[in-house]
Amino acid sequence: MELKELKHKKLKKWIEDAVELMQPDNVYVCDGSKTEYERLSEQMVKEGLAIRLNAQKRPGCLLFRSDPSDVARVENRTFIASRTQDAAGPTNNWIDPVELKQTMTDLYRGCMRGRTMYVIPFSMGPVGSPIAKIGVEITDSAYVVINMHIMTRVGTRVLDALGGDGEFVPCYHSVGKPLKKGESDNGTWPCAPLEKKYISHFPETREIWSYGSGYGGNALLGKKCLALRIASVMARDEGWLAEHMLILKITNPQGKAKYIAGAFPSACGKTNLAMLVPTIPGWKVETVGDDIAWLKFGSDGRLYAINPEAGFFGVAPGTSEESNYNAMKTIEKNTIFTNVALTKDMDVWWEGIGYEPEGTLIDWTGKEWVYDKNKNNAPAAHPNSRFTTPASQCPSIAHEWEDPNGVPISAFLFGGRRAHTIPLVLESKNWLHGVFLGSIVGSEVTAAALDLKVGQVRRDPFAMLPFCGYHMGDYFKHWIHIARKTTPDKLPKIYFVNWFRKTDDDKWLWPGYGDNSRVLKWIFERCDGSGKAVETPIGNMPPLDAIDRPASVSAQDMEILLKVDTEGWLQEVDDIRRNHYPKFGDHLPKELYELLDEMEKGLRK
Ligand code: GTP
Ligand code: SPV
Ligand code: MN
Repeated sequence: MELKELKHKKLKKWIEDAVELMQPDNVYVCDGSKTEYERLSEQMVKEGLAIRLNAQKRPGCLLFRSDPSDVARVENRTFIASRTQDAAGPTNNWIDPVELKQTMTDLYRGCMRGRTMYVIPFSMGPVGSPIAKIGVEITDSAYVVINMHIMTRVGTRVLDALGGDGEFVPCYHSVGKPLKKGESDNGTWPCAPLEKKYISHFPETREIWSYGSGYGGNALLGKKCLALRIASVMARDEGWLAEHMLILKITNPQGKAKYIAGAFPSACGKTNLAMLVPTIPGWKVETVGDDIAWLKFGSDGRLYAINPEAGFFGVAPGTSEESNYNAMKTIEKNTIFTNVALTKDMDVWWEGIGYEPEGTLIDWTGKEWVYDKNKNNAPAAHPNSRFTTPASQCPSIAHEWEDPNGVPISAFLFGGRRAHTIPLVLESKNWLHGVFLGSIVGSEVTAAALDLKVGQVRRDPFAMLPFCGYHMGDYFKHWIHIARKTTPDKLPKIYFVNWFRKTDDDKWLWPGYGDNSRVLKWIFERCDGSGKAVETPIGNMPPLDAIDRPASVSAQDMEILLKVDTEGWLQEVDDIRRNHYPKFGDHLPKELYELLDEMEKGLRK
């Protein structure tokens, strides 16, 4: 479609201003069609930016290798530019919005020279549904366009829903690498150096400005930027929740179904849990979403969740037929792979795919790579390599995954990667105690963010540390207050889980993956009023016989997994008291300090 055909005056003007500033060679409004996807794919293959994979083994699949500086989100280049620094809070990087816009306007000036400006109208949530939010992303990256095609609903149907004066979140994106006359990318991934990357959010005016990165959460602006950072602010103002959560449906052998939503930090198991194949007979798990949940109260007083996305941007390493069968089936076709390894026969490979590679591979940096199981060579696939794949292709997708009314949530899970202390599962005493547990989540840092030290434990409250668009202390308050919209019996129960306990010699204590269904079963039973629990100073826990123990776990290990590690918890309390809660100053709800005191008292008894 041509710019002049646009009916929406404000949108047209916004694009025209951007064209004047960014000076692209062409402007193209995306229609969201299959033909458009194919054309852009072919163009990138021709330019040497994409590799078409084996048409028999992986029909419709592409491989991209990004620049080594552009393989993950960059948290220290991500900004919440609210009018005051206090509104952004202690956990966000802040720059004054006027100053930041000035800096970025200078960067945007002429940034699309030699390139095409793509205009992507997209909908988070089913097009036209009352809960959906529309965004329009302007980008100079065809890679972003085809990824947005999969991850969101894109194109003319969105413009139709927007009509002549509908509301949209304007999103600027540029890879920040203008081309000189006659210059081309020459097969290399375009991006700007780290210190010029900006992933910026203006919460009061609901705008997103991204510059310098083409990767995932930095560039697919519907995902972390709109559906979490901006939406969290909308949710606070409008009385709902925008969360970094998977949504799953679990059905017991009698055919009774419940829905569970779970917040784990990046690369801590959401996709895997959402697609889990239970190892306990008769139980079934289906997928509603794997990364983001928007939750609103229904007229019956229960919280309903929708998945605003249309695809999965999943971590490749560790994904195998054994660990995540449904993901492996989903990515058999029409999938974009980024930074995985390439085999001789033009297929993909990564660490933990479940089989040894044959012969020489090309690793994610484009170099030859020979597998040697005795040698600790650098990984062939980047630890944060990803697949972008349509949710509709997932064999475990729940039939109601696009229901605009959402699904009623029975339980929330919070968790992270913790080698010690945190038990396999813990139930909160009530909603407020659940909010307390969410506020103290800690997790080992993963490769999903570029600029952090992998392995170090950091507090990541509600798995929202990198994604909350306002003061985290006020976010805790919002979670406490939202309970007042209904009665306690209608609220989801809240659980702490940890699949990542390790032995002293660094082995997993818990097999994880499909066996996590054993924990889900207990949670299901608790929500159903039948599961057993014992009260402890940290919360309610299953007695040893309440969880079906996998054959691979000894009775002794099960005891470790389900015991209250008093010493470890006292250290947690100490760290929270000294290093975590004080950060939030007087924004921290005092109820949370009281619960910390209460927990400490209980542990010292
Ligand atoms: P984001 O997309 O970054 O938000 O990540 P995610 O939370 O969806 O994480 P994902 O499910 O992709 O898992 C990340 C990594 O953790 C993968 O390498 C998985 O194989 C591994 N993993 C997932 N679940 C488990 C588990 O139960 N046990 C163990 N040991 N590893 C797991
Ligand atoms: C995450 O880091 O939590 C992701 C991947 O889901 S990205 O979209 O790159 O943020
Ligand atoms: Mn995520």
